[in-house]
Amino acid sequence: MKITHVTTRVLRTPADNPLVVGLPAPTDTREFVTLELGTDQGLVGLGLTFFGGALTPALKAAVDALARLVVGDDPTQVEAVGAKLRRAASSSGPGGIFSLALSAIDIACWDIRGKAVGQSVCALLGGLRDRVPTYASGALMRPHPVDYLAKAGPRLRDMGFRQMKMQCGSEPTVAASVERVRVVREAVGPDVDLMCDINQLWSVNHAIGVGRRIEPYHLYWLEDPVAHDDYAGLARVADALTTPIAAGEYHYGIVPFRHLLEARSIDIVMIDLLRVGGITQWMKVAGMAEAFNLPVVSHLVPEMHVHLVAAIPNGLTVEYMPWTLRLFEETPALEGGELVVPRKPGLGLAFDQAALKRYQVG
Ligand code: SMN
Ligand code: MG
Repeated sequence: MKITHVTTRVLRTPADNPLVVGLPAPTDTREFVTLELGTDQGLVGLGLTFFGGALTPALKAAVDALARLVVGDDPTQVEAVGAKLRRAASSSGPGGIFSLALSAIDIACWDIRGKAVGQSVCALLGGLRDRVPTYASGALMRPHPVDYLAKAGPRLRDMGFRQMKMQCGSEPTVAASVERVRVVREAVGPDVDLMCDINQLWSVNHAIGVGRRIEPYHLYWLEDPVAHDDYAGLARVADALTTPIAAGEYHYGIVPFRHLLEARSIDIVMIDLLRVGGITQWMKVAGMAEAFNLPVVSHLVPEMHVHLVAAIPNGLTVEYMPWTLRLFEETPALEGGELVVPRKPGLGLAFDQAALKRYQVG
């Protein structure tokens, strides 16, 4: 089989979150780059990437340029495709736009692989389970006041979520941070798995200080308490607290995960499909984590990550951040706090033509 054509688009959607209720609609937007890789057998693979911000046109250009280099190549040979693109891109990787663009292509190649043999990507990768736990994300965010969180948390539970993540970290005092976690824990009750994301806002000492004071609220994990590349600092936080520390979403490529794991920086390995370099690289990090007896969780794009977390023995939960769901005709069903893995070939996704029309830029 050969790749014969490439279509990329920039889509701009409102920066909303359908899990958020009772707040004014946001005025800002998010941009995504979509990829369709066509083949001489009539199969089309879908890919997606983002995080370009103001550089989204450059990200689209990078996806276009790299994808055109593999026209004529076999999309099922994902390592050959990756090797060619790494060579061609010279030293512009592994971080930043190169990895984000490579991911879109690798994802599309896996979609084609699944479609070619009539199996889901999950089945191709090992097919351990047909459903996985998922947690509500993006609804209990840092700008939202604590009384909003106290109302929104129980609503997420009523929607069927058994796990949910809040953000914290920009409060003016330690007491306010502790109070924020206490209020949400009391609002959602003891049976909900509650995570808290700090997005690197704290110093190591602050993280240990606040972390000790929120231990009575039994967080399922504390995420990115300090700078993502402070491997030793994260290890000090992880060592000081009984709350599991999760991190990994900010890292590009696979090598930084070796450092996180060797330094015992984290208890839960979060892998971002787009920054790590696609499905091929995501699976390598999951294997590394397994060798360290650590669970893996996903970051964003739940409709793709469901295949990966379900396929591996150490998959813990899928982040249900619903940013990209509206781009597809159909997305994995949510049932009883779990996501059902699509059985259709490949990723089981098709771009919604009306959404492409509505959100396409240029
Ligand atoms: C996050 C990161 C980037 C974009 C949105 C949300 C957050 C998460 O860190 O873990 O979801
Ligand atoms: Mg995070």
